[in-house]
Amino acid sequence: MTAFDRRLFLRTGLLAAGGALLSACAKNENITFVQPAGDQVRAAEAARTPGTIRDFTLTARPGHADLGGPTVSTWLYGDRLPGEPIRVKAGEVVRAKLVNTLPQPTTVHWHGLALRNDADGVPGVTQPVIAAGSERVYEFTAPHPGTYWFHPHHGPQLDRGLYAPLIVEDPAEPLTYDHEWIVVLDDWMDGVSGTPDDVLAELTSMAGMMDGGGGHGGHAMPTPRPSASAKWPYMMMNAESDLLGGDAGDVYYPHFLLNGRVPASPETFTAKPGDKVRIRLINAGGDTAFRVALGDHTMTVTHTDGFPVEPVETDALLLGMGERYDVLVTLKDGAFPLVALAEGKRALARAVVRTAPSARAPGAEDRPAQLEGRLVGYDRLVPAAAVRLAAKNPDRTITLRLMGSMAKYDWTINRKKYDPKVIEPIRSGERVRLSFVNQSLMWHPMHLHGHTFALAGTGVRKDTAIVLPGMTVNVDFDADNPGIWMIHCHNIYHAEAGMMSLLGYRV
Ligand SMILES: [Cu+2]
Repeated sequence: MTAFDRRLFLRTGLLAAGGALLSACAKNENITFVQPAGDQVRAAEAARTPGTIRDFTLTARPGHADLGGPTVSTWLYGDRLPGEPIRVKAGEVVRAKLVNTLPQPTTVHWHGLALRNDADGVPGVTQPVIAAGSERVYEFTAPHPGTYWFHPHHGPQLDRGLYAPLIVEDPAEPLTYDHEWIVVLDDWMDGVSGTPDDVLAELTSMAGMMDGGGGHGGHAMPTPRPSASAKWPYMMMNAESDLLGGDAGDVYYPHFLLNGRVPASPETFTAKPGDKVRIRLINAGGDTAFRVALGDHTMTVTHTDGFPVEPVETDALLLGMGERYDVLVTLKDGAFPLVALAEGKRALARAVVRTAPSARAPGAEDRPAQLEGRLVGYDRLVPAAAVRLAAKNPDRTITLRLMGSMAKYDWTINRKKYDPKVIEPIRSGERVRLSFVNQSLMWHPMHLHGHTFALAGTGVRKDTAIVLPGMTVNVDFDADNPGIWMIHCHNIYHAEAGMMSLLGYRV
């Protein structure tokens, strides 16, 4: 070994022993990143040629929501659940004033949009928090048509009633349909058994206090239920799903909602037999995947996460938190259950689709056979030609190992809890590959802000992708939206425990 080799050996050995944080900090010290309100961000926004400005006011406020029986005390946008949809045309500018009358600070994140970085709503990164009693105006061009939604990016606030659809219409809409229905799915505990802050406190206090062994798996109890221990009232036990590769969720929810309604008093959508309907499905849940089907019907999938796919028929769809699907359905004659099964949690949310006034209403527990039928997953989707990324080898690959366990509630990326000062550098113009390597025993719906990536292999465009336990999902995107962007698990409790990280464009 030469002196040089020995020095190299010692240095690399030290680096390995010294931990990743040190090297990450060192890496960041010498790098200048595009600032969220910087020149490059303004130039990227100007290049979107902002169109007509549409004004909206969102008042985040404590209030009551009638879930169709139970009335709960919660936090809402305005006075309804879900919040009033924002609807604009592609190319128009959303100018939304957020008035914060909550007792906590808040922000708004516009999920899925390739928007200007300083409107992205990540506190301490793209903006300061909006303090209780103050307000802020978000102004950004909505560049791509599709089904999006918005929610706070502060603590576990999205697991309250603070969520609403954001629909960007296509001025040259290629689909034809008679009706458009928005279906927002949610798991609900706020104001029933406590608040999301209570849930997060319980889960994150579990570190080292559980009986080990990875938490849920291996217990012999037959039915998902809250923890038997009064000490852990919010924890979910035995939520198992083959579709999700095992453990389906951490949190026990007393209700599952479709458009803010419990199954006992569902929303009814009405139409005529033979009508064609576009249904925009949004999973706004905190810790629940939903399997969706419409009784006696097949659905034609046309979009996922706002972006078009080659139309494909399916009986059922699985939506992780943050995911969206658009489907077209030609309605039969009768009354049909539109059911969203809380995957692995053996409870459901539902609506009724009625085309015959006198048809017998489906029962509250009706589970259409389609739930167990064909389920189109990512491997069966093909991107529409217009949104396919050009073939290109990645210029850079960033590996994100998804780690942690239910027992310790120590969810991280690359074993590092979220630190807003640690930013992974990329360069404008690069084709970037994110390699999500799930080294945990639980599934994670991974979301990238400000970009719509392409799943490697199929090229399907998405902004949120389920990564099953033990599996690797590679996604590629073109670095064409400068700023500092978050990547995180859309399980809000995993994210808050630490499963978030940042990418930054170098100047
Ligand atoms: Cu997760």
